[in-house]
This record gives sequence, C-alpha cells and structure tokens, in this order.
Amino acid sequence: MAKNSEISRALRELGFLVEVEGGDNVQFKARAYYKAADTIASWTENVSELYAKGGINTLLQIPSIGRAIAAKIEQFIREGRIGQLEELKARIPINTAELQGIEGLGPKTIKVLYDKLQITDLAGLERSVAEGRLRGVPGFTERKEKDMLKRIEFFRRGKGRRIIGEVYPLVKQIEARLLKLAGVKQAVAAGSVRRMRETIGDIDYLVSSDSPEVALDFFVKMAEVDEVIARGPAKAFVKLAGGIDADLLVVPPESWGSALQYFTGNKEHSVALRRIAIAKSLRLNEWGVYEGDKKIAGETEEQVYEVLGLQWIPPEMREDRGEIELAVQKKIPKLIEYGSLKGDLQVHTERSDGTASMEQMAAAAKEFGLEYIAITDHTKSLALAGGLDEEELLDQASKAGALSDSLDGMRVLSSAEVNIMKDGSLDIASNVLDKLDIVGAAIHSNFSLPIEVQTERLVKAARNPSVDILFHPTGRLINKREGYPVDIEKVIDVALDTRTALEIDAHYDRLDLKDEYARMAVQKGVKLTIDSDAHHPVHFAYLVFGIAQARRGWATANDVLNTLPAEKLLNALK
Ligand code: DGT
Ligand code: CA
Ligand code: CA
Ligand code: ZN
Repeated sequence: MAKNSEISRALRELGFLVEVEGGDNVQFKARAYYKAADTIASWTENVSELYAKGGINTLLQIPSIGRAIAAKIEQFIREGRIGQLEELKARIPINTAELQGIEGLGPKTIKVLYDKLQITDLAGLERSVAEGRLRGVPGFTERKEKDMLKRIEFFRRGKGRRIIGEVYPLVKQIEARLLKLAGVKQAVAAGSVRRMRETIGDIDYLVSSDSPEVALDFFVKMAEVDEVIARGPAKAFVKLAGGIDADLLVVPPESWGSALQYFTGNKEHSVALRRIAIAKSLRLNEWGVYEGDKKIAGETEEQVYEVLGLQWIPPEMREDRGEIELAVQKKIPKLIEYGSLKGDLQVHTERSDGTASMEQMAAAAKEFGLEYIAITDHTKSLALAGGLDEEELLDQASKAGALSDSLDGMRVLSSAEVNIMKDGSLDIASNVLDKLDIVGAAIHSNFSLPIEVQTERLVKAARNPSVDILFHPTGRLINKREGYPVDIEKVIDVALDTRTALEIDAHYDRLDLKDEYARMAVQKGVKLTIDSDAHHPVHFAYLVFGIAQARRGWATANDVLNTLPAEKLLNALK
C-alpha cells in the first residue's frame, strides 16, 4: 500500500523534472503537480486505501487532482512507479533531492549545469566548484561560484537533521498506534520532538508497560520500518523509510516520570537536574529519584521535579537557558497554550500564489477553530507570486469585507503581504494600505545586501505608519537558506518604539522569528503574531509549529496579539 508521502514525493519529483527538461508551459504543468503533491502530503486519509475502495473516481474528488494526475497516481498505487517519471529520470539522470536542496538551484540552472558540466549530484557540483569550472557556465561569475560553496556547506551542515514539520505527522501517528497496544499505559515521542525543536535528529519513543515485548514486537514490524538496527529486552532501534532513525524504550509504569524526564532532555538540562539532586544528597536516573536505597519519586515527571524543589518545566523550555533558575523560584511563565490562537494574520488565496479561494480558506479556518483570518495576498512587485496592484488589492479588500459580512462566526479581515523594496519603501501607496484592516510587510528580494542596508530596510518598514506587522522578519528557510543578514536587536528595538508586531511565521520551513529571537522580542515587550502563512486550506495545521517556537521563546498568551478576539486585536494595532 503506497503511503501518501511516497505518492506526494513522486508527483513533486515529476513536476520538478518536467521543469528541468523545459519546453512549453512547463511551469504551469509543474505547478499542477506541486499542488497535487501538497494536497496529498497533507491529506488525512490514505489515498491508496481510498483508491482501493472507490477507484479513480475517489481520487478525482480530492482538490487539485484532475484526470491526468489521477491516472498517474493510479499507476503509482498499482505499479509502484509512474511511467513518465521513469522516462524523465532516464533522460535526465540527476539526483533531484540533493540538487534541489541547494538554495538558488532552480530547474533551469540545474539543466544548464547538467548540459554543460554533466553535474548530476552534490558531489559533482562540489567538484566543479573546486575546479573553478562553474564560472565558465553562462549566468555564473566567480562571485556566484564562491556563493555556491557557502550554500553547499550550509546544506551539508543541516543534513541528517529533519525539519520537524516534515516528520511530525508520522511521529504522532506512530505514537497513537503505540498507545493502543495491549498493556501499554503511556506512549510519547520524547527527545527533541517533545521539546519541539525546529529540526529533529532522531525520534525517541518512550512507552510504559509491564509487558515490553508487545510494544517492541509491534515497533520493529511497523510498515514504515526499513531496517531493524538492534533489538533488546526493553529497547529497539530502527531506521524508518525516508531515512530517519527511531528508538523505542519500554519502562515499567513506576519509572515513567523519571524516564520521560531523562529522554526528553536536553542533555544539559538533565545534567543540571542531576547536580541539584546530588546537592540534596539524592540520586536521579532513568528509573527514579532515590534517597539512599529508597525510591522517593519516579512515577510522574511532576514528582521528579517536585522532590528536587523545582516547579515542573514545560518541555519546550528545557534547553538549560535559565529555566532551572526560574523553576527554583517558582517563576516559570504560563506559556501560550496550543490551540489558543483566535485568528491567523497571514493567509494567501489563489488571487496571488495560494491554491484556494477566499471562501475556501475562510471555511477551513473556521473548521480549524479560528474566529478570524486576514487575507494577505502578495503585492505587485512580487510578479512571480502573482502579486496584486492597488486596484486589485482594493477589490480583494472589498471582497473580504463582503465575505466577512456573509459569514457567521468567521471574520475575514482585509490585508496584504506588502513587498518591502530595496530601499525600504513599500510597493503599494499608503492611501491604499490605510483602507485595509491590517497590513503585513515582508522582504522577498535582494537578499545579499549587507547587514546595515538590510536592517535599514526593515527599520524603515517598521517606522512606516501603515505597517502593523513585519512578516517572517529574517527570511530564513531552515536547512535551505540562511536568510538575509539582519541586526535583529535593532529591529526589535524599533518594533517596540513603533508598536510594530513581529511575526512568527509558523510554516515549518520558516519558523521565523525563531525561538531565540522570539525570546528577545518577548523580553523587550514587543508583541508577536503567530501565522500559518497558509497557501492551502490544510496549512492552518502549521500553527502548532509556530506556537511551539513561541513557547520555546518563553512567550505567554499576552505576548501574542492573535490570541485576542478580532475587535481587541484591531484596537491593539498601531
Ligand atoms: P536530536 O535527536 O539530536 O534531535 O536531539 P535529542 O535531544 O532528541 O537527543 P537524543 O536523541 O540523542 O537523546 C534523547 C534524549 O536522551 C536527550 O534529549 C537526553 C537523553 N540523553 C541522551 N544522551 C544522554 C547523555 O549522555 N546524558 C544524559 N544525561 N542524557 C542523555
Ligand atoms: Ca532524538
Ligand atoms: Ca535518540
Ligand atoms: Zn505566498
């Protein structure tokens, strides 16, 4: 049975290779494949099962799947391959996964590099750069060649760690399956997953049960397991399809709390706890907290922290960044809770580069439990994303108003993701922006300007009276691109000064502001927003990763504007 992720990956690769090969309308064709790939990747039901039950017609019920793509999905489900993809791979034998991971390597460049230098993978690219051969290719210069070296290095550094959003759905599915097994009392993914780090090295499952073999048998035989690396009486290590490792440790219920604490980490946090234990003449390990031979805690994590004289610390804070001192003083902040956002202030529609209508996005947001969304299509200077000009923006705003009036329990705010130009000005006139309910501004171009210039662009945007929020303020893409250089402290100071909010873009590729910067903003009293940057109705689910970053930045509900109801939010803007 093909997994959704496998079907999605095949469609994505097909789209990409179609673009690499080039020809008429390729971008249009490729976009259709990407849209379908996105939809399937986040579809909650298994598409192969749907197909098994209802044939190709059930595939056609899925949004963004037309006849041609449905036929390809059908072939993949039945034969494990897509004919057209295999033909393309034979004609253009490149390692797309590797080359695509390098920032700035789009399909056209990859084609040129293949045609001129026969570059098919990362190693080949590195060789060509080292030999100085890239600069001979049209469109490349010596400087661009040097840039490429940096990008390759950045890619290598991130390699081996997976972006949390890519693995999280599977992590939670397996967690739920473990929890249902006979004799299993508790099951959780501990480690960096529980701390909600932006990237994950491996997954650490912890289960409590008096009969470990049931959970271990199940674990090593799961469909997702590619290879069993080791299996003992209480532990197993496996490699999952897609290349991520997962561990399972089964402990007796009376040690659940201490084992959970141990395997959640991080290591430095746990070492600090152990020092506290020693200072109190106690012993702390995976099995419990001991006073001499007597076990005094271990069944729950709360007990473990309590006997050490500490307030319980939310996993997202456990990085040894000062949280233990706060716990000693019983001053752990009440972090913003998952599910506490009332609105989403960055939502795209098909009017620019989204995949759904305003009505569909609003309906999905309501279904997700939100009370309001802001429609933030891109603006005119971002032509690639179908940016709107002044007239189109006002038209979109009046549509938002009308839709809002027609809906019960869902307010649709007019807004835009306005493009910040090279000189820090905006590409839309302020008399137009001032007709919108709320305005977000973002940098999408000129990433290689020096830090002073880049910072000044953001500062100027923040000082602009029309701008309420700076979207994804540092422009990074995790594991892909470092973002533009920026003096974040300066931006935070100006944001405070001008009452501009800073966004945590919750799209898992961005998580921007990241935890560390969110914490700097919170400490200074700058307000945050947490937005999904949804380009598809299912993307509201990304909000969880933004909330996680906010929690890792020690933010409370009070620090995040979109925990407010719509009316209060609008009053709180500058
Ligand atoms: P990752 O997998 O690189 O994203 O990060 P973690 O934090 O999940 O690290 P991992 O998988 O190596 O280990 C899981 C937890 O187990 C870790 O957070 C703390 C605990 N742990 C691992 N090694 C040690 C150690 O040498 N000493 C202590 N005290 N704890 C450890
Ligand atoms: Ca781990
Ligand atoms: Ca591990
Ligand atoms: Zn967009």
